[in-house]
Amino acid sequence: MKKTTGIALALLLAMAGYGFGQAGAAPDGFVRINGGTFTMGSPANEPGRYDDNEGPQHQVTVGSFTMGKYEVTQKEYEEVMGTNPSNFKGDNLPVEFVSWFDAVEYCNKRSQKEGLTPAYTINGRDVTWNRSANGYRLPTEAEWEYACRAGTTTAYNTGASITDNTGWYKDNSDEKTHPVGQKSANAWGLYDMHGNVAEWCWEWADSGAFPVKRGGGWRSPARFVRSAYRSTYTRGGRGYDVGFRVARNAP
Ligand SMILES: [Ca+2]
Repeated sequence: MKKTTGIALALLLAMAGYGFGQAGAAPDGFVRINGGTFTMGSPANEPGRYDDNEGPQHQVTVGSFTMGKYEVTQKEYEEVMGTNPSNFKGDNLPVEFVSWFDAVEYCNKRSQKEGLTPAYTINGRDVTWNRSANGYRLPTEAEWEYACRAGTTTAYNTGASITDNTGWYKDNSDEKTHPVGQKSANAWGLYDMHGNVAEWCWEWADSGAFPVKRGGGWRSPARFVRSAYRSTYTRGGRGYDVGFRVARNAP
């Protein structure tokens, strides 16, 4: 009887995880993002819109995936890589001063450490993604924006105008990173999608010349932490306001 109850409860929990809203069953520190279709990019009349590279808006369908609730912290990075390159030091601060290549290497090493199949084949600076692998990886730009918006269509996932609670940016950061998860989560349970550190995505823009980062960071003006804002960095470049968060294919 007791055993049956336990199984029923587990089933109920599993069903709840998949049945209610976007966020569901996922490992600790992760949120399951159920796939769907959304409007990617910003409308031409969005205040603060930076560049035509945010549009034209288009419909994008993304599959289900899991994503870190937080930016990768320095503690998490050091446990896997054995080093901490960050400028601002603190276990629970987001790791920064990591290049796109550092980020994909972290993903693979963490996958290996946890017995998962690495998502990337890395030969120097030639990186290919095995899309069926279950290991850690960077989100695609579409996944990132879909997750950031969490169903919103406004400039920020907190509304049309930035507020102190939207995230850490130029006007409230005191010119430094902050421990992850201090501001409110978005509707799907993700923290710091706006600001703190900008986050590497899988894609390279400008005909594959430069890696893309999203969300802006602690020194970005409000317009550069908008959901649709896209920016790039030099090949192999590192910045005190650039980190990443990891994703995985949904089980
Ligand atoms: Ca961020």
